[in-house]
Amino acid sequence: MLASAPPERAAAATDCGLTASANITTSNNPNQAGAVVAYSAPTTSGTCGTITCSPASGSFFPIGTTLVTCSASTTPVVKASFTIRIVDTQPPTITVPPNKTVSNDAGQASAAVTFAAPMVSDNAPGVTSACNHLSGSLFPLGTTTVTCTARDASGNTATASFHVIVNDTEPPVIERAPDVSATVRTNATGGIVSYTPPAAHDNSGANLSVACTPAIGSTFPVGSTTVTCSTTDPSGNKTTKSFSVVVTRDVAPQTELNNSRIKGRKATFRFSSAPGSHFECSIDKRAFKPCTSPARFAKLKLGKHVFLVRALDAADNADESPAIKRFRIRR
Ligand SMILES: [Ca+2]
Ligand SMILES: [Ca+2]
Repeated sequence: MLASAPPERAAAATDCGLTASANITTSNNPNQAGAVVAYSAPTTSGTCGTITCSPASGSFFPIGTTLVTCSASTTPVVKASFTIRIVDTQPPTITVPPNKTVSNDAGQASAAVTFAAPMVSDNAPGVTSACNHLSGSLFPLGTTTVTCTARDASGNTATASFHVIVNDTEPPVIERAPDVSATVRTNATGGIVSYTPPAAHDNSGANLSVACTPAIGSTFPVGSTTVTCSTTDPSGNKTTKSFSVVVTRDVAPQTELNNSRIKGRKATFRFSSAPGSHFECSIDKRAFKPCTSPARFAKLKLGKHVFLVRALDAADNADESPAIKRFRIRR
């Protein structure tokens, strides 16, 4: 009797067991878009023959995640994998243009200013930059800080700033100042003249005051006087403008005594002058008092009398040579 052969047990193709390294996360090498990473060989059990891993330990791994696969030289092949993740932790660099100083655009409280784009670099491609003001945009008078930010593909940022300085170099404008002709009452030094000071405006938009010399309400001599007005904008730009004040002595009205009538102890006087005049009368050297034509006097004493009448204009300029009438009341 033949002993039956023991059943052949299928030999296992391999008893190799591989346990790969744990996943690895690390930063980039300085100024590199990745890192050289050495990792441990997989641990083995059984017979695994030669083990090769790809990419090999000590390779350069790019930023991001790379799958490393280790294979035993068995049939069938036994494999084990893990990942190596390189994180870009290096921020980009940014260099902004130097501070820029310009004058305002004509008539404006601002200037359109262009500037070079910032220079950026990074250990990895994909860096972008942006500034909080655009080149070519309007910048107001004064100092504006432009801040630019570089951002790499991994979100690391760097910022740098520079100043745009817009100076107001435009002097203010004083509006046309018309000459003034004034006919006024005058004394020994002249007459008082008021005028409207000219308005001023400036590209800065500031409210400007205008100072004039001689000032409004000064006493101006008869003849022509130059009034000089000036104003200064907040940046110290000054403008002056002149006009003339011509003072003419106001001529008092002339008094006409048209008619005198003496009857008994009564006297009646009719007088006239330029339209708009009014009158003052004086009898027998007493003080002048307001009167109208006809002016009547009664109960005059016997003897000599003198009547004076003077016209005054609306400004109370009195005729310096009153009309006079000498008369006598007879018995
Ligand atoms: Ca970077
Ligand atoms: Ca100005």
